[in-house]
Amino acid sequence: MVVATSNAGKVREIEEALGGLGWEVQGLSGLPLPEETGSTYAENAALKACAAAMMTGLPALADDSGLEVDALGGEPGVYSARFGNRNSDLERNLYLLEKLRGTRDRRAKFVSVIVLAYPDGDLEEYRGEVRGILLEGPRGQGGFGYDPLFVPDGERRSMAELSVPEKRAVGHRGQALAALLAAHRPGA
Ligand code: ITT
Repeated sequence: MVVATSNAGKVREIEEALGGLGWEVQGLSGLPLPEETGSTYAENAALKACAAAMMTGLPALADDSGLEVDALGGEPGVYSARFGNRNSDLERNLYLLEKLRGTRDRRAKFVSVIVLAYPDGDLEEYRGEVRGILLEGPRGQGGFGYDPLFVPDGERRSMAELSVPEKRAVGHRGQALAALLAAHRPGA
């Protein structure tokens, strides 16, 4: 199976979840991904997965995900990777902190939609989400994206302070991948 992402953090998490189960997971290694022109996570995940399945002739998995902040009416959502037109995770985190300065409502959620596309055109879709609270400054070195600012409900550590298996157990992508695995369990 090909993983259609240019995000090394996602590759790490997807390999960790699927690698031990007899699935051979490969990155896209340089093949171009289409522009994300959809207005939903599902549309963008399908665009990426279908393009990769067509280019490689292999089943292809893509994740489209984002952070939805209550006090910002759900922004940045589908546009999380381009928030404020900032070009790095660090700059986007600083931009988010600036937008939330003085805001007492720190609630937010992460959403992940995973699409598995087959070369014959078949599509499967899985979704996961996790609610939590945004910190006033970054904490932790792990994960990627907005992880240093996000503490999942029921946890005291930020998502960047969790190991990859711990993040999978509580996180949005882990839940979408668990649904995919459940659907592919022998006898399912
Ligand atoms: P690909 O499209 O190549 O997969 P991307 O990083 O552009 O990589 P998205 O378009 O799905 O991925 O953008 C999602 C953005 O949302 C991502 O860049 C992060 O900023 C944020 N995000 C998604 N999942 C996250 C996670 O698990 N932890 C922290 N931030 C996350």
